[in-house]
Amino acid sequence: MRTARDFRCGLICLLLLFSVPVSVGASPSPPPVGEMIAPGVVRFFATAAERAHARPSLCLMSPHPAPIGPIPDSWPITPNFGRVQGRPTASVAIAPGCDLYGTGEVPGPLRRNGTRTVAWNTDAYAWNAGSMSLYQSHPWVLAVRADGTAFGVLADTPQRCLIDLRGGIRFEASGPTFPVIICEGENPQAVLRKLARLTGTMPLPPRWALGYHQCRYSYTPDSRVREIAREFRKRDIPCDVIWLDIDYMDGHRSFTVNTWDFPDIKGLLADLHADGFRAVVIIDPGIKQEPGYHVYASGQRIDAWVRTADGRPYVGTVWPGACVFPDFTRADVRRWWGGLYGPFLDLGIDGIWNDMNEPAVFNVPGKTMPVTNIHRADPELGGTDTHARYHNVYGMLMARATFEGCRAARPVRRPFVLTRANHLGGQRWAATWTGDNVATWRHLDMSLSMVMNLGLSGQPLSGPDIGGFAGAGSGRLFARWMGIGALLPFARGHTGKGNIDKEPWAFGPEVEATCRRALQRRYRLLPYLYTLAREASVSGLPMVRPLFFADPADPRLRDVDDSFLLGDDLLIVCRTSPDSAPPDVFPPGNWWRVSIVPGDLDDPDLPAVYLREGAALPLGPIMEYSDQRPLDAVELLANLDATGQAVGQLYEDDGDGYGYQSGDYRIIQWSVQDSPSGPEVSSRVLEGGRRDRMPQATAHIVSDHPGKAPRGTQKTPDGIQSPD
Ligand code: NBV
Repeated sequence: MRTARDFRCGLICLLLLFSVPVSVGASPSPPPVGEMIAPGVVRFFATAAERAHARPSLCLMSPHPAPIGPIPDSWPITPNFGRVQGRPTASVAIAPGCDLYGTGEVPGPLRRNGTRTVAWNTDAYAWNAGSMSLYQSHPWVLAVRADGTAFGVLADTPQRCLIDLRGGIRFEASGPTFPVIICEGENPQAVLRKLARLTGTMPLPPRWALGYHQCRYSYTPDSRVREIAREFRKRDIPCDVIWLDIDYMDGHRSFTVNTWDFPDIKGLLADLHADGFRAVVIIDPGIKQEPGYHVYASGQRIDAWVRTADGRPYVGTVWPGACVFPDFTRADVRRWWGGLYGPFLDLGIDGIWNDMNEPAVFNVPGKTMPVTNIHRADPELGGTDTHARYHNVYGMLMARATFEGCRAARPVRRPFVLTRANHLGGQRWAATWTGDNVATWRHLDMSLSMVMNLGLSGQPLSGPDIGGFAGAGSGRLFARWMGIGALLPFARGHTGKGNIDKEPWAFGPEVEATCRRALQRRYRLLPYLYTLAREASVSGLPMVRPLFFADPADPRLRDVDDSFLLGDDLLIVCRTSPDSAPPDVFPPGNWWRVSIVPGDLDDPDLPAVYLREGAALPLGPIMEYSDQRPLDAVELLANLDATGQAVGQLYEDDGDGYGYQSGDYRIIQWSVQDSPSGPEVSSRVLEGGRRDRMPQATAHIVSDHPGKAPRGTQKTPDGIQSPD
């Protein structure tokens, strides 16, 4: 909804349009030099000399993208390069009605106009709406014009970089000049597809990674882990994964196990597997400087560590005490690190969680290593240089080493890696979560816009610590958080050391019942979620999408924070404060409120789920874990369009492994048609050569007979009418 704030913003933008570049003290700049590097994608340099000496990109698929031709005459946007107090800047003016998004993992509102973000990976325990730097850096802005066309601006620099959106788009880097890449598209989706071609897509995760995950800092000893697993099954609450945080390690040394608390970790993990659980364990980058510790010793042999400016291994304090830090900018170090996973995964570990990889260091200014430290990077990354160049990609390169190590250790399984720090393009190796949030309503609210903006910055697989990492929070907050978190791409409950228990049953029977329904909903939706994950892995489109994806030219949809689209077909309407009414902004068309599991329509703590007109949603069975049963039957919820039809798709494969890459997958399309004798369902295979039996589909028409539902209103089964 437009407000006085927007009007003011529009006015400022108009003024800026005639007065770029914006910065006080900026010196006049020569015309930039540009080249087309993909259809609708142009890369600009401040000067021809800079283009000739361009350093390798650290976020693009190709470090030196090849030009495919000159800039077309009709090309609409040219950045202004300049300098402010010696720092290189690049700015792009925007017209009134142009809304800005992206910039990665950012707190606060979805719409970023008027904000400032500093791309600088930072350990931001208990971050808040005013935090300017969180754990990840995405120097990327998605701009949606008033007419719904869109463009994206990528500042191709790994250096600390201010993204100033107070008047147009302006980047200011603390380092050398940088190229700017502009993607032009007919809508935001087209721009994100272009971003994906430039920076890559996430690998298809194993299906179990889309189940529910239960974590805490820390479940220990082993009997507590068993107890948690037992409770899930006993209480009939779906869960796929139990996580082990740093206390499973021996003295916080990565790649070790504390045999006091976990005398038989292999046996423990085998028992978890027998009950349908997977196990993910944490690995931190700080390696205890201790002769005799196998990781330190083997790292020493290849001199793996980041160095100080005067050439000694840099030592900083983290959980284990005095630590050295692997220099992941070297391929030999990544190979060594990756190689550590083989024997470790053999314990029965299914996935890896990389934490503290900004890298976080205790008791030092800025909570990280000095920017003067030295990385002996490979030439393809730009060669030896200071931490100032490699800081923002440290976590991404660690995640890459982890992903590649897991892949090599178990070539027939898909790695699942979660990382705290990352950089634009890092979705190629790891999913993420939104770090150490706080158990407050404001944080619940911010988790939605953060997940959406991560999705608009190339990272489709993210979610918050459900229930809040720091602070207790109330049962009601927990119930709402589980309701919403269960519908986000990565769904993990987690909390900090010494905090109250935050398992789904920890707040009593009423909250537990809401959590059960929330998670049963997720498992009913798993076939749809997996289909969206596959789409994201191919096209780069996020799984969770802002409402304006449904109609990018509709100004009402541009700053809706509390509702989101799950794929194209579901609209999730959330209440992120205790007594607020749900938002009443709906995309055009006849969205129909649907029930996913019994009782969910009557549970005020669960977000409302609406189905798009013309969509047929495939629902699977409620299960205890994602591969408890093969998907041999789906129920299609159909919201017929005006012609009496609804269509839905499903992606299917083995759920793990790489058979899908040689054709062992299938995309089924179902059409549901109303007929006097009931719904008629027809199916066809759109893609793939999978041979096993197709799931049987039965359809359930949720809407009135076509044409009966009045256009422009939202009818819900509970009789609520929401204005269009
Ligand atoms: O490993 C402990 C925690 C972890 O639980 C959390 O999710 C991370 O964000 N970790 C940070 C280190 C200490 C946090 C106080």
